[in-house]
Amino acid sequence: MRTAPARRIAAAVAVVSVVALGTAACGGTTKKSGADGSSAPAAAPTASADPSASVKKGLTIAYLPKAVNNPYFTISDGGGKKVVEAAGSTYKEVGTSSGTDTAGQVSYVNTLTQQQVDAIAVSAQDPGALCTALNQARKNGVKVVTYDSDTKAGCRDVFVSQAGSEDLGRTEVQLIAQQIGNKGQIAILSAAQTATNQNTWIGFMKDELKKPEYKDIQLVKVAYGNDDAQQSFQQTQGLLQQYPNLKGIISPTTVGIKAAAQYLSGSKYKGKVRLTGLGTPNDMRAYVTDGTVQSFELWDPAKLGALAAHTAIALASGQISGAPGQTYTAGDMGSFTIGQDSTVVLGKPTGFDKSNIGQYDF
Ligand code: RAM
Repeated sequence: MRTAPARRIAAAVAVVSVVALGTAACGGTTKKSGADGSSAPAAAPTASADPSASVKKGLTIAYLPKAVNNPYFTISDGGGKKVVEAAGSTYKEVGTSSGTDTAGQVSYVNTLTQQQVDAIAVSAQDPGALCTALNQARKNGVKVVTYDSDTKAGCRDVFVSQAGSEDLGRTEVQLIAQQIGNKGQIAILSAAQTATNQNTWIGFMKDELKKPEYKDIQLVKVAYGNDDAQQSFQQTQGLLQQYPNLKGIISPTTVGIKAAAQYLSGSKYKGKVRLTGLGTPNDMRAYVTDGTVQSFELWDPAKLGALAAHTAIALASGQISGAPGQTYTAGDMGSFTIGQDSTVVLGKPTGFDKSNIGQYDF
């Protein structure tokens, strides 16, 4: 890598009550009674865990991604499948085909609870909408891991985070600032308007932009492509129509950055309007090669899915309860310690540009 920023870069199930709760949640609102907007926490993590407990076999671990047809989740959940099956357990994946079907996600959680799976690994489309359903699952003995995109901390056992959120948000700004010479209008092309992960990163981007060195950069708009290729493409087109002087776009979503690159590469803005964000090397290779994109970043989604599997199995085996400070072994990925807010961080993202993109195949 040539640039510093680029380098840093879840007993018996009370079916009736589950259905009743599911109906309430599907109505579009979440009952809020907990301090964090969650319903009464089912099981706040305690220190009661046995790190030397053996790994249970024959578990059923269910993955519920934001959307099953998003290629990013095909990679991440595939990484989870390998770990689950190698551990002698059963993997399954369920989910909606739209990154904005929050009611659909709630209904899948309720079904998995009725099926008495041992653990759910879920990437939440919305921070609060799943709380009631996830806490009902936990009351019924299901361990809940969020990965990629979190719910509220009171509604899951552990969040497996892809990278430090602050670092990600700030480095995205640093990358675009460098590429536009610290001057001009920029826009953000995000995923769903409710997405916990993107909104957290965007919050740090806005904070980074307050620094004096970015005084000549104006964030003119945050657009939402909903992790849909066509919507993301059209949103990019709309941004350029609305802001003809736009100098740069940050797209912190694999679907968004690919669609934006596709639009730019076939337009008069190619190489002129800069684009960075979070993409897979395989999606972005052609656009780095043709000069549309200089640099972007990501973690290995398969490793994120794998770590979620190890975490779900450790929880279901009683090795950890999710309390901060607990340590567990994630197979050949090594040892991980649960941090603040019961969060485990995979690691630092990798920055990609023409000098190294050839080394990656995902
Ligand atoms: C999209 C999804 C996912 C995000 C990646 C970077 O595939 O929105 O949640 O982590 O992009």
